[in-house]
Amino acid sequence: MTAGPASLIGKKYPSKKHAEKVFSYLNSKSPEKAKKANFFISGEDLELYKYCDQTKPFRQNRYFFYLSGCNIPGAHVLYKSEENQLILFLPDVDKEDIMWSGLPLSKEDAEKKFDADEIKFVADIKEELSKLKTKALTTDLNNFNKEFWSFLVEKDSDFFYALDEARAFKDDYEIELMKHAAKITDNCHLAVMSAVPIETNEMHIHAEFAYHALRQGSKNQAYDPICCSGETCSTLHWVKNDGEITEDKRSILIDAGAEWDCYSSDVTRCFPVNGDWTKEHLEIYNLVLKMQEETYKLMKPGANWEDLHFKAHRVLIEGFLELGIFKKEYNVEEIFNAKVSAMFFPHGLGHMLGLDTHDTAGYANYSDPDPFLRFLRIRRKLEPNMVVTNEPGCYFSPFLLEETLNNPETSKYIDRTVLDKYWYIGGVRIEDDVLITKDGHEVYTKITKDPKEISDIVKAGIQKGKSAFHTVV
Ligand SMILES: [Mn+2]
Repeated sequence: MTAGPASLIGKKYPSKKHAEKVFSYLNSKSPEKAKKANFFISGEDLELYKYCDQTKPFRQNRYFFYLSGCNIPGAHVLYKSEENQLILFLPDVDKEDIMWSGLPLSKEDAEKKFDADEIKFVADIKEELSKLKTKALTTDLNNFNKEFWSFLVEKDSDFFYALDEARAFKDDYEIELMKHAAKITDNCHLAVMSAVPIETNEMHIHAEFAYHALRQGSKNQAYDPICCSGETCSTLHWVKNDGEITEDKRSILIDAGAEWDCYSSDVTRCFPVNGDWTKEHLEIYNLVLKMQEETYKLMKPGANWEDLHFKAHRVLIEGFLELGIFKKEYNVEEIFNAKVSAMFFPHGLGHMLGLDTHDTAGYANYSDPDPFLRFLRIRRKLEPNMVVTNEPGCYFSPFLLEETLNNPETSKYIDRTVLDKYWYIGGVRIEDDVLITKDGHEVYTKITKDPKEISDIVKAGIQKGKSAFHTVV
């Protein structure tokens, strides 16, 4: 159960191929820099909390992992492009450390596990670096590579470009890891939907998700789970997760994803707290579902992500006109051009997904003056082997909507009496993970989003009652 995808048994994480890929992007961007180029990246090491002998939670440096596949603290990697040689440096063996932490991976086992031409130790780094004809490109000079600063050049924008572009296009191995993370996440969301009797506080939803992720071998969450109920569903990154879930709240939103071998999944589902959708909650749910369905129709190589995002806004506007939230005397284009929908759907349609939840090479522009585009995290065309999220949403946040409602230029489109019926929902978001394929896309997160099926799952859980679950708090 916790071994990882069966399809990867006997295979190595392709770090050497990744190094070659980064080199080829660098070469295409700057042949001059690529000549005799060397890459050196230091992984994260364990660090102590201030005034304390306890270590901070360890999260591996993603650029390092991409070139090494190594999740061991205190390791470094060197790629010499002229020789096409990848060397992984593991931490020196420290006897005292063995007493506390057990035996480290042996050199032989490391050779079997990692896709490096040579396994060496930290004690060998200085000698290796001093032999180089040119200084090695590195992401950043930091505490973990202090001793080697004289051999390194940090923050080269072409090197970052090469790393980021390489990471944007996933190979088969990475896709398998991401699908495995997604499978775990699907199971966790199903568990959360099924356990309403023991979920009387948002923290219980968080606990249920994390418990099932751990049980499936996923030690880390890709990001802090966002567990909302009622009005907190309107806070996009609500992570306090401390609200009581009372019957009058009606709506639940959970945005959470497990991680597998440093690769992320990112899924959002919503459900009614007692299994019965209220009229308004279901209306908004179906509208967000339609935003997702309509954008899927456009999701293929060559499509401009901004166009998909605008399509989602148009579907939202059409839906609001039908519901009467927007006044029928105006048409879709007028409302779209006045950007009235911006604060009902304030975030972007999705983002790149990979080693980071908001992965590299989306090229967001957070200072874009256009409120439709400011938080759009992908500003480029789709290409095969990118992995993205499709996550439309619709929110009723008094804070976000204050300006829209106070400005006569935008408030004239809105029927306040109709709008006022929707505040209690907070918001709805539906989010799935999608691989862009040669001629279209593949949605590989599978937990149901059909409102009837969701309602049945929640009700079946309620039927079982509290005693069916081990944890009763
Ligand atoms: Mn997301």
